[in-house]
Amino acid sequence: MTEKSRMNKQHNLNVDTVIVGLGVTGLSCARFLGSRGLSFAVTDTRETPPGLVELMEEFPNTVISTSELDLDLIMSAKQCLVSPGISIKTPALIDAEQAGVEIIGDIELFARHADAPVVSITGANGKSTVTTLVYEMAKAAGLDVRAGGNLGLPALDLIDDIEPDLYILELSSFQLETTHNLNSLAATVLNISEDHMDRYAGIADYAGAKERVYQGSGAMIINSDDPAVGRMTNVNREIIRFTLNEPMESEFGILHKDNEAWLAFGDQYLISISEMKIQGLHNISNALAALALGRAAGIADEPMLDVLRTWPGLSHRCEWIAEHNGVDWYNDSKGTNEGATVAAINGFADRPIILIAGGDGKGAKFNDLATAAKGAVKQAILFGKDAPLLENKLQAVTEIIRVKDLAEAVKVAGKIAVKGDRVLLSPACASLDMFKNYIVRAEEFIKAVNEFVNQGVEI
Ligand code: UMA
Ligand code: ADP
Repeated sequence: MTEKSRMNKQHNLNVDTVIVGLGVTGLSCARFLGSRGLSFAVTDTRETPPGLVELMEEFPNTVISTSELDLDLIMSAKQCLVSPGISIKTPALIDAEQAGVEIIGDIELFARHADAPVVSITGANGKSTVTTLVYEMAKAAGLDVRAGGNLGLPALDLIDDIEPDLYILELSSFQLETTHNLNSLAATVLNISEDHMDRYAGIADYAGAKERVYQGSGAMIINSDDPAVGRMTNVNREIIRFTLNEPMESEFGILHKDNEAWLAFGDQYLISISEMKIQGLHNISNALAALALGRAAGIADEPMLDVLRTWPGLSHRCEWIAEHNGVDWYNDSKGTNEGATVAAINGFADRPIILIAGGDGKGAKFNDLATAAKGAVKQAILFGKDAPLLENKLQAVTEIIRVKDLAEAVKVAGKIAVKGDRVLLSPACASLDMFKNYIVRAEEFIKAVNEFVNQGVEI
């Protein structure tokens, strides 16, 4: 072990907890333990993990071991706090668990320390949208509410001396794998479709991790339209269902009157879809999920409906960017998996789509994407690591052009597009093969679109 990779090795390895992974989560774990006077060490496979400078400044005497996971360090602990980016199937962690080391994550630590009720949201897609919607709804109802988790702000950073009225957590399958005692007041799996197949043995394995959000005894919010979620139902628990079809008694769903679709609870009309600010079928499903979660958390209808009237949605999700010569350009850079891009295509199917897609497919097969693209996507412009795989799946259903990067994709799309078309960046892939994250990908896209639109203005 080099001196660089094993900093502070001269110190005793006399710690209860080893933090495995030093990203946003690892740093939040360090701060949480440190603020309570608890000792810890840190290991990360990266040579210079992102939180290293802050950690060394704030906890100068901490043992930090980088460049590979330090098995000696892990074996010396009672407990490992594993970051979501590290699989618990990593051999060092399997060995440690077999040797009696407890393997948990930051959400488990949160569950053990937070006292206020928690609303928990997972699913393949729509997590951030629904988490933020429920947060806005609780705020509109006058509650002291805090939201975080996979959304960005780590869950442990939400805890301070004064407990809020309510926590809202967005949880990933990775976080749920290491969570055992989260007793949410209300929880949901919004939907299941293939994602992260590079970390799971298959979709059942992935769904099994998501299902862990229902641990405990709180209300289960169930999407009746998704059979994989329907199978998770536990009849001994309080259940609130939502569906895009007509609801049964005490369910959320859609009713029609005067040629308009309305969100409804049983036979009660709540709000017409045209009054809602967020649009698209997938967002109607998200709104119903948020209403069901809010109801289970005791939030009154009126503030929740007010939020649906005014909340514009999050950036980078099917977001309109520009119109030029009758062509509309959309940024759906957060479409990081197949299900999200399928939802975007289905939502835009009334006009021809030029689809810009590609990146790291994370092991997806893209069969559902090909089905959705058929008849809806007139041209696919592909880039990034899994462009060959996408071309292979899409060439039977649409025209393909391969490009080297996003800037070229925008230029090519601009040349091809004719009045009435929509150009849609919805990559169906993670961005990490070419960009820092999906936000940077979105920013590059928007910049390229604005350049194209401004150059091409006809005076
Ligand atoms: N990594 C290593 N070696 C290590 C530790 C991590 O190479 O020893 C890599 C991971 O493989 C990953 C990256 O570093 O590629 C980041 O992993 P991390 O565990 O350090 O991540 P954090 O910075 O702690 O951020 C995590 C979530 N990231 C992941 O799950 C990969 C963030 O979700 C989340 O906002 C944050 O905790 C706070 O809870 C991001 C995400 O992409 C947005 N999530 C996935 C998704 O939404 O699909 C699950
Ligand atoms: P997540 O946090 O699960 O990634 P987001 O709300 O950030 O979810 O949305 C991510 C992507 O999924 C966007 O492309 C968005 O348009 C799409 N999306 C949002 N809600 C749904 C849904 N219910 N079903 C399918 N796709 C969705």
